[in-house]
Amino acid sequence: LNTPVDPTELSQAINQLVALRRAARPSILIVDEDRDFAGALSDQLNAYGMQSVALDDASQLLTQLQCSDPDAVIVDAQTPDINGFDLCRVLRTHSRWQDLPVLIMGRDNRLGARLAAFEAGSDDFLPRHSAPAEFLVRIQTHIERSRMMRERADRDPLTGLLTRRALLESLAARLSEVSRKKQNLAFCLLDLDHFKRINDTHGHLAGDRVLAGLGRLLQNRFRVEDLRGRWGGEEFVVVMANEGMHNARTILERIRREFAELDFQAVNGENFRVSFSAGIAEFPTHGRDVEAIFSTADRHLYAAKAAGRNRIIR
Ligand code: GH3
Ligand code: MG
Ligand code: MG
Ligand code: MG
Repeated sequence: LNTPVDPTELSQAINQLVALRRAARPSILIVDEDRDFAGALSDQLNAYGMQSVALDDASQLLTQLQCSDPDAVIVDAQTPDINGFDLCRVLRTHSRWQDLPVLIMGRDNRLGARLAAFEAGSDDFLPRHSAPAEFLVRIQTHIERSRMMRERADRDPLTGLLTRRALLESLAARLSEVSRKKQNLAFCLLDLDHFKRINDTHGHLAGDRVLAGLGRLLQNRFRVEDLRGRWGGEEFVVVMANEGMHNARTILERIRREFAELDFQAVNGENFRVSFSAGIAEFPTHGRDVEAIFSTADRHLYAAKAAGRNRIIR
């Protein structure tokens, strides 16, 4: 707990926070039976740059939540049918909404109501007639924290790349986007060569440094919009949208050469080098869904291994 803060880590965290603040306008759902009140609150929040929608009952909220992914929800403690506390409890039973920031607002600001709000699993309690600026600042804080936690959960700690889950989530969105725009997408599957031997010869710690080194290279050598993830173990994925097959291969070929010339240090101080092989598949040529694209990339990767490793096949 008392380890000093690494300044580069700190500056990365600050950049991340700034990026999160600039990211998409936060969307908020407000549930309150009093339409005038909810509408007025919504207008005020929107004037501050949020994108909020007022709903007048809990069932509308559940319907809306099914089809949208809001950044936060504000519910009145006394919604009809189901009160705000129970509504919050219901949300918390679903894994999808476990981390969704929920604020309860109440006319009754006494201790009992405030405690009930937190016992129900809400993130905050606000008197219903608080100044809009207070709603705004509190919501913003919850949204930033939840985005930051999510960002952390989406990253593989050793390489800093996307986890497989996060990569698959973004890939699904990317596929529907390129499909709509009639663009193409290159899916590259990378696998370190003879990595078991590297670990056995140079030590697991050195092996970890290799994984982190490739992670860094993938982080630094692509466009921000390219997806880069650790698929698992010593396998990585790079997704480039709207790069022709030829281009994607040329880009990855450059990385392959650069990586193969990096010197890594073994536990005994000796230097060694590692290479990777890769298979590339393209949307829509090799299929339109993740399974088809992945299986082609995997087949190409296998062929690259069989052909002698340290090469790319598409
Ligand atoms: P090939 O060229 O055919 O891919 O051979 P390989 O040895 O790389 O393939 P194999 O799948 O047999 O071995 C993968 C190795 O990757 C085995 C495992 O110990 C190692 N590995 C997986 N995850 C990690 C990790 O997080 N750290 C380290 N150091 N090694 C890992
Ligand atoms: Mg492997
Ligand atoms: Mg293998
Ligand atoms: Mg391998």
